[in-house]
Amino acid sequence: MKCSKCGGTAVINMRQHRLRLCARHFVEWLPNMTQRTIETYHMFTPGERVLVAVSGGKDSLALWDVLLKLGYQAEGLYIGLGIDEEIGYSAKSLQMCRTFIDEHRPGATLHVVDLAGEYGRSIPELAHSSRRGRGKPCSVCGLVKRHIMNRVAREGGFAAIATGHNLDDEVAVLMQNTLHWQTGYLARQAPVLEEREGLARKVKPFVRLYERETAAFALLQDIHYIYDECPFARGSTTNYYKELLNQLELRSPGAKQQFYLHFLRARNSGAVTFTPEGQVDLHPCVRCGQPTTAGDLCAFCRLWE
Ligand code: Q46
Ligand code: ZN
Ligand code: ZN
Repeated sequence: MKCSKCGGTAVINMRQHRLRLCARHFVEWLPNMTQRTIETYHMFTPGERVLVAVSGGKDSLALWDVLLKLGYQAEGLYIGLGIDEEIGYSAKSLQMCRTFIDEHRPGATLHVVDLAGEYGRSIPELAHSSRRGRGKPCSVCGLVKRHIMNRVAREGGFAAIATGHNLDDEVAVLMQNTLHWQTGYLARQAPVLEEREGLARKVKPFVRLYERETAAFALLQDIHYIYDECPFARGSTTNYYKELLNQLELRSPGAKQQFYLHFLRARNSGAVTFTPEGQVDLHPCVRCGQPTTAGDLCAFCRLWE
């Protein structure tokens, strides 16, 4: 297999782009692709500060690396969720973020928020104690992460929060939302969620990249990351949809990319319209000041009641 650019030995074949690249051309191509995505969707500019949510996994560390390489003012945010589950998941993942800085980006700024240290309870404890979390740590965890990311972004004056979601993640969510005709979610699923009333802008610069591409990039750049998945992700429906979509991709290369891009095109051109949840009344939570649609207290503050 030969590199489409130089004829050298290709290390990756991206059939959806009809492109095979050698290691040197691939590690050049991926940041360029990311840059194009940032510009196409008007994610942020070099003059703006970006907060990258890092988990110690390949996508978020590769994203932080690429944004710094591209010259963006990117700082990391690690949220210590206190998930141990006999594999020391959270401790290991923080260690990976620190190792990344030491090995690749000395001088990079990492903000660390330890949930149990700052708020008194870890995710497993919260999942146990709150009504919302019974048997569903991910539901509590998603809420907690959104709240803390937003808080740190607002307090630190960041223009946007960047997450490492790749195309596989987005397509799995799209499939899930489509199968259930979750029109409210379909109306909002996008590479950029604009800032509104106390909620920071959210962007996904890796949204055009397949997971195998971010993994190959991390490997070729010698980025060490945590291989273990969060123990609570095992057997999740998202993983199941990813497997199904990979089978589809094998039979029909480019299927994942087409599904996602055609969805965005159809919706953004108005060819199909989904009704958003309606005009929701957002008002500040009396305790933390973050916007909420509920009563006086936002869902995050209610968790600790
Ligand atoms: S970290 Fe949190 Fe994920 Fe673990 S508990 Fe679920 S949501 S699976 S991305
Ligand atoms: Zn080449
Ligand atoms: Zn609140």
